[in-house]
Amino acid sequence: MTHTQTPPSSTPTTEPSPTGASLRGLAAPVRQPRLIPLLLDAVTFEPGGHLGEWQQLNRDATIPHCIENLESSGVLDNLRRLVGSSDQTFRGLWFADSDLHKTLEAVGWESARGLAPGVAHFVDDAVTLLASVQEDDGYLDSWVQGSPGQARWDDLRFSHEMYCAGHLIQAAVALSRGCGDRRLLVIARKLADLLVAEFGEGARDMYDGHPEVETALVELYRETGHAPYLELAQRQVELRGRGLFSGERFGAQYFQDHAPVREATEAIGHAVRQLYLAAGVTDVYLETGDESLLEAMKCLWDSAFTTKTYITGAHGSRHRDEAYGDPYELPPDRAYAETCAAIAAFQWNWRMLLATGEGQYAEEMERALYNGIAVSTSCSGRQFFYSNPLQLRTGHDGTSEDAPSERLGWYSCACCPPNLARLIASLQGYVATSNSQGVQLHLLAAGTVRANAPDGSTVTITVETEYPWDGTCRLEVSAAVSSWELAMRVPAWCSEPSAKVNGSPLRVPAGPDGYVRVECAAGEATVISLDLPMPVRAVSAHPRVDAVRGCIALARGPLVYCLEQVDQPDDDLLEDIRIDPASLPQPAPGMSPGVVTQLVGEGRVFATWPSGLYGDPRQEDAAATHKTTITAIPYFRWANRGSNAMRVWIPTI
Ligand code: FUB
Ligand code: ZN
Repeated sequence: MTHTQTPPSSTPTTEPSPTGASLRGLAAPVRQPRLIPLLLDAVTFEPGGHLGEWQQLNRDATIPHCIENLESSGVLDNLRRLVGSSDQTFRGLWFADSDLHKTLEAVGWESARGLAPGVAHFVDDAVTLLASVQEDDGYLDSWVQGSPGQARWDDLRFSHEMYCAGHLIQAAVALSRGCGDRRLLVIARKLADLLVAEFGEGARDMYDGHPEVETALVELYRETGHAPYLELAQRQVELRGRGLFSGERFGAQYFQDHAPVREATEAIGHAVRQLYLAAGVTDVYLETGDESLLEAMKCLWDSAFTTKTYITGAHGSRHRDEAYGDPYELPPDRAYAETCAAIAAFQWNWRMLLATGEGQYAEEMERALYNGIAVSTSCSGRQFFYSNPLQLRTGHDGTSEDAPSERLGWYSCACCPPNLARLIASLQGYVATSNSQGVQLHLLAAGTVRANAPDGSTVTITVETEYPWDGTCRLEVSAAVSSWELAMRVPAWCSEPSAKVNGSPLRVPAGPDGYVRVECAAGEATVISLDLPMPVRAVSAHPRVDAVRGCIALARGPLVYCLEQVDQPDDDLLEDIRIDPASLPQPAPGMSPGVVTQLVGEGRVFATWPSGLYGDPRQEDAAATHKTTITAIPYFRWANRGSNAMRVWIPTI
């Protein structure tokens, strides 16, 4: 396969950046996809809006917290010891380098908005350190380099060498795109060139036990135009699933090694590995146009999103092997639901959205973002969940990192916090796209979108909304020279959307792909009001999800709600509370529609069980129930007031 194109810029809306930053959007393909990401600086969140505040918290708290923990957990010393500037022994897990790389990636995306001096110094120091540790031929992995007797590429099943390389590459791409700093790109290319030499066509038929390098190599190709990187990504995808790692304790599916990617159409094995691989395969499709890969990804997506995804957008129902379960195996209390898996699902859906233009993918991005991803982080931005259960029982033993009762500041396996940081730092890049028809809005958020209309003129869309708390949106759209189309996603949860264009009603609902389309007339500004009513909804799961049969979850707009013990009357144990689906809690009186943090209503407490663990249901004391007031809060806000029982799924009366 030969590729000679150089990457075009993705619908530039500005002159080339004075810093030399490419500002290329997230996963912006060289080969024209259905939808094209906007440049990194095309979308600006309103600082007081929900996503704007989150991004600011990430910048002010989460990223500095990650940087501090790279120092205290030994990640930086693991590299320094290789050049004699630390006498520490290796600390952390053997893929701890990836924590540094992911943090650098977060800083890279942030750099498009400018960096505080301390953070800029962190980049300088980290890049200098990585350059000094890198071997002459490009190899760079502090665990292998610092472990006598550990040969390079010797145990790719577990070593994560390519996984770490992939994260380093993604960090380099982010710094190049964000602020034009190409120092890390030089290091990344040297490492990627080594990968091409070692594993490219005619070299070793081998892949990493943890997918990740595939998507990174495709991004590196997009950033540099160097075809061998794409060819290696394609080769890694084609080789995958040969059973090279089978016969071990974990089984082939843990490593995504059980079947070639076109045949592996059930979401299975380690959830993050599965989802990163899917993102990589979709990236290879986006650049090669190999339809058989997209077909396989659609089948895989159906398996993952119609039988194995939690209502919160989380993935992975088994703690053992951090794995997917069987179809409909979605226990709320034993949910593993790793933060990284929800992030990976978000990233894969973005690529599927670019490939197809279909709203279902943006729908899943939104579900994960506001629930399964948001819940991982505390209000302080400095505490994190790794696993994100949908129920925590009274008396839960939260002493293990595997299932703590509260978020922790850091983990011995710290993959999630810096992963979160890199996603939120780049969040504006996932809001909108453009194509030859016009501009598409996928995530509603207060802020401004600048994009090119098809005639090349720049249009600005100002979005005023308190989404996700309120579904009223006002969009002011500037004039373009020729007419063009603005497509806005209408979320599937909204049953009665309505819209007006310059005061005249517009026919909604949206088309079959989930978008309502407005024709913006040539030379005229357009004002659109989009109304997405958000009544409280009772949501049931498919009856095959045995673990929550007879329960409902409360939702309002894109947010899933939960009951937390601290909000209920003292004597009403969360496990005994039931709800009447015909009488749902409502926003608490006096609550600003802009921030609906509490739903309040009537529940019933059932203390009817005679005694013991098992017994005759006919012995239940039907009279032993009483009415109570129940209070629900957004799921993503739970566990910010100490250790508490919590549940998303509530048994019905
Ligand atoms: O193996 C690297 C990361 O650590 C995985 O993606 C996570 O699931 C955790 O196991
Ligand atoms: Zn993780």
